[in-house]
Amino acid sequence: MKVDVLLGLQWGDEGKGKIVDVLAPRYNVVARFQGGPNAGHTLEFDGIKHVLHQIPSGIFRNDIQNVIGNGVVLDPIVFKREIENLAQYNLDLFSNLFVSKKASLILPTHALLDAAYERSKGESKIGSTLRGIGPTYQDKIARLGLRVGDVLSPNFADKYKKLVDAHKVILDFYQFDYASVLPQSEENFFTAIEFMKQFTLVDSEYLVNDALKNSQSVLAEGAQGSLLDIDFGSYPFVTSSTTMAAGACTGLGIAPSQVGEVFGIFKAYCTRVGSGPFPTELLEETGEKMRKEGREFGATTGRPRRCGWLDLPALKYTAMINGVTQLIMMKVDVLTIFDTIRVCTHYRLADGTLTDQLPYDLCDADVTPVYRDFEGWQQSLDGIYDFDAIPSQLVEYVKFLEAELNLPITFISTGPDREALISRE
Ligand code: 2SA
Ligand code: MG
Repeated sequence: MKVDVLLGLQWGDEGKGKIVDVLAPRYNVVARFQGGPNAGHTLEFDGIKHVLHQIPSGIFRNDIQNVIGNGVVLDPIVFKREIENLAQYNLDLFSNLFVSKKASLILPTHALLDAAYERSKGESKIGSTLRGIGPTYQDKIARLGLRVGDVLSPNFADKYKKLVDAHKVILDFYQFDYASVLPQSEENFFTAIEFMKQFTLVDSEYLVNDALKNSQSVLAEGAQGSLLDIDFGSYPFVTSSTTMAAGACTGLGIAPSQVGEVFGIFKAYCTRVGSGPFPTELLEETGEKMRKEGREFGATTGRPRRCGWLDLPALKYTAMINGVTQLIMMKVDVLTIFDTIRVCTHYRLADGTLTDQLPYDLCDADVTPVYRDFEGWQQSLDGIYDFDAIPSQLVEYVKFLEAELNLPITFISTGPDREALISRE
């Protein structure tokens, strides 16, 4: 069996949570391979909305094993809160949730460092979710970090203190006051660590590879989006992990040859939270209308998301670096309100040339989007589950994107609910 990878092709919030939830019944294992509590995966069913941050989106199905892989940075306090929020659903969490011992631990000081670094950047801040993601990955790469497996060591408290002492030196350098908040956070942290120890802490690379050997299917669930990838995103306005398909290999311990389908999720338009370049951003009324209609507010921080038209050069790029095999288009219903729907097909560079490739540094590049306009459909998509029943204007939009990207769009989502989906498989 292979590992299928599901990931976002834009700046996050493409609707991955909903699709993992829809596809989950096909899999025996759902695994997160990167990111941490900066993610907010929203699932809606039975009229209830759920937001998951670190727990894989297969958790609502009791027959699925959910894995938090080694590539994840895990905040035990957020973990405890998430589990407590799930208590009401009668899930079998002790038997179907597994945490990699090699996942990195987010300490309370990591979040403070995040805030200190952001403050020091002033105007050029990244717009981090301030969940401690960057500093935790920094410690991992610097070979200083603590991992989930360390909580089982009798020396854990010493290891913790050593790292926190090092963090305090940096916080002092940035003149960041930690004394007033740290004692309470540390107390919560150690309570959460004890709580976490009740769960199955595993060498998840064995769990995943054994599952494959036993003909079980695995879905790797990406967080954030490809344009936030540490290498290929709009650096430095990115997150600190490998959000692309290759991250599933390093973040779970599977070989590239084990990767099967790569599902690339994109919204029928674009959004971004945080700072950084966004060529097709709509700053005026149209953007406001899109934000309102699409309910575009961060699922973790509640921040309003920046909105704009679909950016094909960016989408072609992320489809390429991920080796996407199938596209899934989300939130098409949001575009119903527009008479004209625009798609950026090229960028015009400062010297007048047209390109459909991303420049080296989107932050510095002077690019003007060149649009192609499509007639809107302006009719509700509610209750349509069949591609043959969708308005002809939407058919044209879909066919155009498929031809440009040279990939099939196999699902089209027409609303937040589990059921609001057109399948073309
Ligand atoms: P970080 O926190 O250091 O990883 O932030 C670095 C950049 O990555 C962006 N980022 C995100 N963008 C969209 N969605 C994310 N998750 C939450 C959600 C966001 C929220 O699903 O809604 O609730 O605000 C996410 N996580 C990180 C971030 O905005 C920075 O630009
Ligand atoms: Mg999200």
